[in-house]
Amino acid sequence: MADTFSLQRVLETFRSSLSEKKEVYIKYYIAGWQELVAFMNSLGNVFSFISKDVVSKIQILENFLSGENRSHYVTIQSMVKYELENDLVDLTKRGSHPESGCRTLLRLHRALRWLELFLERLRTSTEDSKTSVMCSDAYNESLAQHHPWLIRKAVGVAFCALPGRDTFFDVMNAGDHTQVVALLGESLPLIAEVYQITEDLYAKNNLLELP
Ligand code: 1PX
Repeated sequence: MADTFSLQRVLETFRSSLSEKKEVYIKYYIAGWQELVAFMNSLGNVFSFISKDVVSKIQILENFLSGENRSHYVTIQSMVKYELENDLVDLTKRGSHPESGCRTLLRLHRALRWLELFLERLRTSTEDSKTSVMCSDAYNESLAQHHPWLIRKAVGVAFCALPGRDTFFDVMNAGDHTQVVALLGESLPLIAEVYQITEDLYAKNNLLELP
């Protein structure tokens, strides 16, 4: 991972995460999140409670990827199959498998929906649009439904500390505003596809409400 964030690299990692059979490689999926965490850290300390949580989830998945059962953790599809067949998932309440790959990835998956909604707002925004409003609208439509009141409040405070739209476009390191908008247009269908494949897989296996 390089020091400066680039939207292009996020796009590339999500592109690499899709196999020819439309399976999702966990390795690239979490690499995409690592890039996003680096971006969030560059925005300031107010976001550290958010990035800490993402980092710890990435770490849980990385441990599976390098652990003795790593051959089962190549794609999200193989992980779901392996963990379900071997009773490694707490399905209704937290018990002996509080940190399964399935429930950990579900948290990132829900956050990916937020990202998709936020980036789509950013892409179609105008000069006087506020990043804090775009962020919180996207949040309320997605992740907020899964967070308790206290987290929602803390997230609301963090949104107020977001830089304005111009700064946001600049730190994406993808050229001028027109180029950023074009790249977002290219990235969003990919992010949406990765999201939808995961969503369908989780829905088919009744995993969307894992505790
Ligand atoms: C190109 C620019 C894009 C900006 C990139 C920013 C990346 C943001 C990544 C946010 C990822 C949040 C993951 C949250 C996972 C989660 O829901 N965790 C909760 C549940 O976990 P548990 O293990 O307890 O079941 C956990 O309680 C979460 C705590 C922290 C709050 C998470 C708030 C997420 C807000 C998303 C908006 C981030 C705004 C960043 C602005 C750039």
